[in-house]
Amino acid sequence: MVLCSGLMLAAAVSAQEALRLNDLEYFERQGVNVLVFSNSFNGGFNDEKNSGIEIIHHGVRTVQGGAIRLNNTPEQWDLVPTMTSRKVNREAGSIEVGLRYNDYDFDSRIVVTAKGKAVEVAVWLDKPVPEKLAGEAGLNIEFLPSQYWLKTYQVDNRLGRFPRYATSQTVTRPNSEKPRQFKGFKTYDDRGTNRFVDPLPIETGHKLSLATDDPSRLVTISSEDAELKLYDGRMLAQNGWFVVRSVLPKGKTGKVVTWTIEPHAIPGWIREPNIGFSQVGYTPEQPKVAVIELDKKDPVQTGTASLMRLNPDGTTEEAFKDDVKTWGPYFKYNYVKFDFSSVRHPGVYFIQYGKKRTNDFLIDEHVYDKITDATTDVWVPIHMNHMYVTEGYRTWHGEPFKEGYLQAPESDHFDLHRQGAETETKYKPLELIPGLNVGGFFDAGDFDIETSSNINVVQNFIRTWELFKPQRDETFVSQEQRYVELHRPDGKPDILQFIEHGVLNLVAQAEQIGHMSQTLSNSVLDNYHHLGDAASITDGLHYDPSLRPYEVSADGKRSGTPDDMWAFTTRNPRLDLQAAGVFTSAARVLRGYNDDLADRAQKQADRLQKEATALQRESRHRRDRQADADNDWLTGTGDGNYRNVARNLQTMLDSIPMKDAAYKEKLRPAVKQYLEYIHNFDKENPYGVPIGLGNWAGVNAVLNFGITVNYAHIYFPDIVGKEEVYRVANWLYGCHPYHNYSFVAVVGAARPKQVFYGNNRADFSFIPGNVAPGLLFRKPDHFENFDDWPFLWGQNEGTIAGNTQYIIFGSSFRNIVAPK
Ligand SMILES: [Ca+2]
Ligand SMILES: [Ca+2]
Ligand SMILES: [Ca+2]
Repeated sequence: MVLCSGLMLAAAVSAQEALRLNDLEYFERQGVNVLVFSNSFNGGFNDEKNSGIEIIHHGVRTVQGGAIRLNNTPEQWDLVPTMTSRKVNREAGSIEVGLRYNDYDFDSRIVVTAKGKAVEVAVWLDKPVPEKLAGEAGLNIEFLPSQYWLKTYQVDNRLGRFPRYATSQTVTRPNSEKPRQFKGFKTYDDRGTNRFVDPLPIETGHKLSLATDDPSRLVTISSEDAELKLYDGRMLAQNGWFVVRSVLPKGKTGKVVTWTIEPHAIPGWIREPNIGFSQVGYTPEQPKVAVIELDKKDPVQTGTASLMRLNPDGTTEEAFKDDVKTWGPYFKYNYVKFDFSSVRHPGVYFIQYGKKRTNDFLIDEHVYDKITDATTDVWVPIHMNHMYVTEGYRTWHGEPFKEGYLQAPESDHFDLHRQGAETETKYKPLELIPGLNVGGFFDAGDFDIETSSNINVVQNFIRTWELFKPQRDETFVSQEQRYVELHRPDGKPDILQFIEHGVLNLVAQAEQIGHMSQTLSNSVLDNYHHLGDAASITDGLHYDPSLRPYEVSADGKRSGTPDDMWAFTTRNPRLDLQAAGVFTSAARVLRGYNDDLADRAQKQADRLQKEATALQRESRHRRDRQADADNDWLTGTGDGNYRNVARNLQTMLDSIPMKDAAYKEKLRPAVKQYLEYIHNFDKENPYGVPIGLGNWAGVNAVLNFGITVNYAHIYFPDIVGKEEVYRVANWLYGCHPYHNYSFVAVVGAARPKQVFYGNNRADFSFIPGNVAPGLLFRKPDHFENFDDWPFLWGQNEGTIAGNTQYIIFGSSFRNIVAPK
């Protein structure tokens, strides 16, 4: 009897320790998830470091990019394979994917099979590697630098430590040996050498153990049939990862490379609770509910939590204690809530749940007073294009793009634009279009002017101005000097200066081009991924093709370096109509402030309105179902999905001030319906806001939701009560999955996020006031927001349109909750 139960126990333990293929089609054991193309390369931006074989190791996605790749350390625009098939074989405990490189007519298969605590990764070829790729195609997998640097590794019997900064060695090779990059673009400027840089391995062997000093990150990879090489991908690109790679053998078919990968699991590991709360704090009267995210194996899913007060005399006392309430499962974790709304006494508090203690936060009626200041005073002026921008002792950037913009020739583009065969302007391809290097805002973590985003920006500022007339003046702006200084008042409301700055570029586009450009963007990929001073993206000299590359004319004004930015001018009447709308509003707002610009804006509004309407009429017969779909969207008769309902209501709410009382009364049923809508989110997820599952995390939808809730409350407080307006603030400032840091840089006094995908991301830093996209969903069940690795834009970039949307959200929210 004793013997029998002993045997059963042993069997149970070993089954528990083995990786098993679960119902969600990934390999799982406690502390380890191995995903096999649950997320495939989507081709949009090529290698987003989000695909292939991935490992979520003790709750953190530290390994990705497991695939057949054509480079030692693939960059973003290196080719990625298309997944042609994915077969899950439950009996064998394996997942097989077919991968294809169309450019090289090259197919391969990867079969991943659970083998006890490890997985076997095998590469199968039906035909040998194509001649052109021999020695280049290999099995790669990538490790997150910020989780591995400074940790130790062992290769066969040799020891080493992962470097904090990339300092390994490289060679150069002829460009002819470089596998083609995305659409034939080049990520590098070879300075006329015709050679590309190729990193050399840091180590080579048959058995690699990574992070031998950290059980939570320890992974062992071994191969008998192939050499394993360890590379540092940061040698070529700051967003590169550590790469382990085996080159596929020449001329072979069948099972050509076999790896065994064993991610170590800490016995009995349980993820620490993530206590979500507002880092900015709470006003005394507002609902205060912390959402606690718990490992499914966490036994403490009931019990109590406490709110502790830190007194000014140095003592700590329990201010409140209550049972947590179960919300239930949402994707891979369980959720409970801790409601401490009854605590209203102003003070400094923290939450204690089991052994977990949060950092401290305030309860005070002024906690939201400054939530938009960093965005308006710092982030926005830093993103003013065509200006020198300085702050104290620091210059953020010099004056960019002094040489102006050239007419784009027919071309495809790396940032999702296209120039048609006709320029649709009076300019010849590559001719200088004068007057465009004025005004406008950098798009995001890059430096282009996206016209539609810049239109949104001006709209957002105008909306904020007309609703709240903020007189805040913390920015000196001189268009004459092309000079901006932060924290220096100049007697003019900053927001009017921002509107003026946006309109200056948009009006210049209309005047010089004749209609709106799609974008003013980089012409070459090798300066598109620029990290550094925006003024050094181009050489500031006019491109002259009669000079040799890198040659400068005798008068010092022209160069043979084709680095000038391009204006993409394929005409889009819808964009022209959007611009006409914003020009009309801008003329209204700028009247009395800058009459000349107001006149110019109005003139272009009238002209574009007329021309674009005529163009649309001409092409009406060509309009197909797409137009009908757009119309459905506008009238709200479409599929009625969330965004449509919300946007329609927002449009209706926005017109209330211009309409009579009867109009407002007619909206009541829609607002009541919207309240049900708001409450639906309480059932959908534990956080009560719309959570996006796309490749760009959902902060824009969350902000839209927040703005609509705010306005619904402002106009219909009897329907949408004040208690509803805190949802989005809670989410933004820390009450969300994965971690509890504020998504707004420097906002959330105790613990804002530390790194963002801004243009200073290579410094592992942030630009104050930036709003992160937030929680990136990885199929099938993982949310993440890295706070030690800024380079994944889908979770850490901020955009000019999104951040100005945040200003509207923050202004309206503060207006509702501020002490009167
Ligand atoms: Ca862009
Ligand atoms: Ca000012
Ligand atoms: Ca130039």
